[in-house]
Amino acid sequence: NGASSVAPVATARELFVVQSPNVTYTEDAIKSTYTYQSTKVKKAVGGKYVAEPIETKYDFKVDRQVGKVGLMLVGWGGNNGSTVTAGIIANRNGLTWESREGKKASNYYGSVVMASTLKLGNDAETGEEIFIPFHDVLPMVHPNDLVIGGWDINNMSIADAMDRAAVLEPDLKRQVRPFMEGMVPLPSIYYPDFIAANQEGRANNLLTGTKQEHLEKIRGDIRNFKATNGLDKVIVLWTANTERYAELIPGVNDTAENLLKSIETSHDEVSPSTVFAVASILEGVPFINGSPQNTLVPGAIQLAEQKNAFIGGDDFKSGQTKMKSALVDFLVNAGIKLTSIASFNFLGNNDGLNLNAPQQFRSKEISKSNVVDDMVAANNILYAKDEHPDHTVVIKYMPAVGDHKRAMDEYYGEIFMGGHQSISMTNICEDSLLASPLIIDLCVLAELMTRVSWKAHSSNGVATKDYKGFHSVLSILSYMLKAPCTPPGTPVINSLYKQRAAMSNIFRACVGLAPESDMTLEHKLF
Ligand code: NAI
Ligand code: DG6
Repeated sequence: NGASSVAPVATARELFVVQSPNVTYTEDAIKSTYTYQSTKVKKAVGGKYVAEPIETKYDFKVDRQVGKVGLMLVGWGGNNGSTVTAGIIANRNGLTWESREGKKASNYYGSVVMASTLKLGNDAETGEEIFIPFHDVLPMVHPNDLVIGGWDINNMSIADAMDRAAVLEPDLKRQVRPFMEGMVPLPSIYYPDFIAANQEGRANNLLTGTKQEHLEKIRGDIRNFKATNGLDKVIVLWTANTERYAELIPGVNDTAENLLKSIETSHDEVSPSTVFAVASILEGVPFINGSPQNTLVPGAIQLAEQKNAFIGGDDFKSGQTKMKSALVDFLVNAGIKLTSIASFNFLGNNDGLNLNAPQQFRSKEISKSNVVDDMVAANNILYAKDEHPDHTVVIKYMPAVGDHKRAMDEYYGEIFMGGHQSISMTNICEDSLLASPLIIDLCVLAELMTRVSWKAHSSNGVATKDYKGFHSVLSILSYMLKAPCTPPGTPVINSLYKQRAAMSNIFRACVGLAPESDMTLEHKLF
């Protein structure tokens, strides 16, 4: 089993064309030539900076044929897995349902791709701003067309898992249940040492054998899912329990070769999530890690580079951390010296139960804590080298509140002339209803990136003759992720504003449009 009912495949619509000598449309592709402007800075004698504008010309190509796409979730029977499945089925069928507040209708709120817009430009006659759905900037798969499947260590059908999650309204659950009763997760990999001991009772749908056999079985599952459903592409996404960190050991998981050898010998420090990542890489399908642990060990990253496969991670950025990556950007860029952040979380779902264990909590603490580092380091007026605000993250399991997570934050900082400012906020909502749209965005954008390629014109950039894909580590997905994984040796950007601008401006470049600079000179110079 492990597959959903087959969805109809719609052809991606295109809402606009670009009229420019730098852009051509063929039946199969959109091609653009784009001049990337950046600034090179050198320090001259005497300590003065010399800034030099640099231009690099790139060709971008986006394949227009989206094809039929499958999404395989690891942890399909969890709160996120069952909620995103029900949400897609509800949208696909245009469902409405009764709630105590009246009639509700399916939507994709919370998805950047499906529910946000970007500015295309200004109306030629009136000068008014013209916005288009983010989904229409390039040809993208529609989430309604995704075929969903996956694995879970628990054998419950996804319909029953949806009841267990206690997230959705009864009238909605009643309507989606018939579509979900036949969805049963494939057996999965369980190494008890990696998730909390309190999860043991769920583990009744397990693969037996060695780690090498697990790798081969998961690879076979991906191939089978693709063939059975007539798919052109599959995306694998980990939304299973948070694991403990795997120890990084030279000779074990430091290189691609060593990691493959460690799987062959069933080494203890290879986690289930890393086996899924390696299986996906070897099958050439994108793998995204939605949890905080270090699934993408150096050997896995190297393997992805060698195989030109795409990977992304780590940890969905849904509520508290999303606010943090917006608010800290605002405070530090407003010249306010943030001196402490205290973040408390209370939640009563299975994620909260698992995070009650110290090693699993530690993985989450790391991903929730690193999110301000680059913004603080960028302001050497407020912060001395290596100076950081105090930052505490607390997570407590509170069964009664279920999926309605309480996130409470206090931001404390110094303002003008020795004054202080405290900002307190509380964020209460169903955690899985924030995470599910992120799963959709990660899947849609990862698929898109499999169809985008580039080559450089000049030797200013890396001059290339043939088109090639972006780097294997898809840092373009950072907006949706708490601890963005970036190509080795490249900076991590946590500012939410910058992460969104990077996504939309790269997509604009692919159709030969300038970045959205927000200078609006047309409204200032006349
Ligand atoms: P959950 O506990 O409801 O679901 C996890 C599922 O994974 C369970 O059904 C469990 O049986 C299964 N599982 C555990 N190990 C597995 C394995 N090796 N193979 C296959 N299945 C396995 O958790 P939930 O709320 O769905 O969250 C999932 C993950 O997403 C957690 O790591 C959580 O920390 C992370 N996350 C959740 C966010 C949210 O807002 N809900 C936001 C950010 C991250
Ligand atoms: C407690 O914080 C549980 C976690 O799984 C979070 O709910 C999840 O990571 C979302 O965190 P955030 O900071 O993005 O709201």
